[in-house]
Amino acid sequence: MSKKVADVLWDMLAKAGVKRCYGIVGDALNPIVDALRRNGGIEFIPVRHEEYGGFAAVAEAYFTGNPVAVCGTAGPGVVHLFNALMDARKEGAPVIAIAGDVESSIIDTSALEELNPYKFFEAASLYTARLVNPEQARAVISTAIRTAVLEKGPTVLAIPGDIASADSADQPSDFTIAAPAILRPADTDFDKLVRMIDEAKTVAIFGGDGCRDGRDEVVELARKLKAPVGYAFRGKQWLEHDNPNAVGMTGLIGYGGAYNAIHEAELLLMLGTDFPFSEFLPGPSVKKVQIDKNPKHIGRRTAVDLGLVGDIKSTVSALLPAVREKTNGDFLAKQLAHTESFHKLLQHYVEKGPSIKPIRPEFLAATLSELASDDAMFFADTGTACIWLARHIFGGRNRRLFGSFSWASMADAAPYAFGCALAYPGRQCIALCGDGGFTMMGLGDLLTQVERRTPVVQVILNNEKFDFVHIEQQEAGFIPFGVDFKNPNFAKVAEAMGAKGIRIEDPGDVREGLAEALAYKDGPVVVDAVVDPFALAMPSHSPLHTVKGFTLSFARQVLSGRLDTVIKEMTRNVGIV
Ligand SMILES: Cc1ncc(C[n+]2csc(CCOP(=O)(O)OP(=O)(O)O)c2C)c(N)n1
Ligand SMILES: [Mg+2]
Repeated sequence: MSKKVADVLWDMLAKAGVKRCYGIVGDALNPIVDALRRNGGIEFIPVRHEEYGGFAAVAEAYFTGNPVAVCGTAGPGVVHLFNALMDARKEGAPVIAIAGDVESSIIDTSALEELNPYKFFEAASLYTARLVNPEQARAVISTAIRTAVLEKGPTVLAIPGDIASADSADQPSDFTIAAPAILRPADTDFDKLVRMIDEAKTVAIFGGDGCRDGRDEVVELARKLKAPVGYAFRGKQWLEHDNPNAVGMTGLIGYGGAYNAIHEAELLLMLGTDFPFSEFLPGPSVKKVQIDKNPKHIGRRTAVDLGLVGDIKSTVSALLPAVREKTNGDFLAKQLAHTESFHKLLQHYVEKGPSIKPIRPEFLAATLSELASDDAMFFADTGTACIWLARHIFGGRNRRLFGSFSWASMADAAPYAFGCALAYPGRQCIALCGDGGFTMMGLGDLLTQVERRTPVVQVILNNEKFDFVHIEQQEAGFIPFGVDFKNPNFAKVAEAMGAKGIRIEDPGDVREGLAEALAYKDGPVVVDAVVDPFALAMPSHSPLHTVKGFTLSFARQVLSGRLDTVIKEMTRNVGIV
């Protein structure tokens, strides 16, 4: 029997390393999913919402580096994939979307559920193909796979059902993907860089996700240069642990001495980072060098004195023997001391936590970090969960931390954790969820976790608020508006859905409740943690407009009769502000 186009598709995807396809079946996808069933080499993960499957795929693809497939059918199902594909684009995850398309005979007739994939996916996809003829199959499938893996991002194959069911012109053959090429700056630029480093009295490093493969080299360079190392959120998990020069993060959710370190150094090395908050980066008083394998990142957040294209591992490896060791450690000592004092400040609500009700989220997160295993994987929803992850969950050589750091979509943590629980069986996968995020998308697919008995631990920050926006509005001087809502008892809801539910209202129950959740291996757990909705999360460095904004907002709230709210906000945060 001759192979169908859909058979060739799954055969090539399986050979490229795809282990799972997340999605929802229907019309155009039926022959495609039938071929997946026949293939047997790829597991189909049926979900309740395509976007949930998409986020699960992003986390799996980001951490494993292998391509992961997602599918949605025709217009509406395909639209549901979009947000996750944007996330894949921004976070750098090789996700291949199979978009069910209308029959090839009715393309461009405004048919039911018809969607132009080229236009629709333009912002997200690195490569979009519409398979309208079986002869295209090998070429476009191969391009979609290689682009996703080598350029690290999403690609889309739109396939009408009739083409998927057609006989294939190609027979499946072996399929291999080259490892990423090694990229080093040109010698003239490299020599300039060495001179700049040798001439600078003090150097600071600020790193991002690009340090993932070159972490040990960056830590060694920092040691040699006596340079403090700050990091963007995406650099935290690589540069924080086992690094005596680590000075934390900067930015709105940051902590530690990174802001001072990068502003007070003579020379700043920005390594593999596209940190988007320009106002937290130094101006012309600090010389800046940026090294990134993506030339588009160079100079776009701040003007740099030298921009080099290269991957961090090979560029920093070459730098190590070329630069002179610095002997004066005063600058580093000063930045480490500043970081230490901020750490002490951060501990305030962790140490006082056992006696404060409602539960302080700082205490909850720090306890979670303490109890989780050394190779736990933590995921944070966009919202205040990110702040507590940044400040109170500590990474380690084998721990992993992930969030929608560059796309910043809500409702990401639970599906990320689900995807990694499937890809890394036996590891603790912990989602720190906002109550807004969890009710946006986490609830429906809790049923998927229940059906598969996937041991995901979801800790819900039950603050009955879009708290991050509540803080944001005050920071901008607005009266908080549209941010409050009411919740059910999530532990009871979880139990009714077949998951384990644990409700924690009292600070005295935090440790025991979290320990019980982490020990449960028989399926998903929902920890409903009733936390303080007035826990303010100020950055370690507050720009003047932030201070002005809060002052203005508090004044406006008092004038509009909300004095009680202002008093709560002030009294519950005086220790830290
Ligand atoms: C899909 C999506 N919608 C809206 C936003 C804007 N937004 C960012 S954080 C946030 C609030 C999150 O609330 P919640 O999940 O309850 O977490 P909390 O901040 O309260 O901990 C909102 C609405 C977003 N980033 N993504
Ligand atoms: Mg909330």
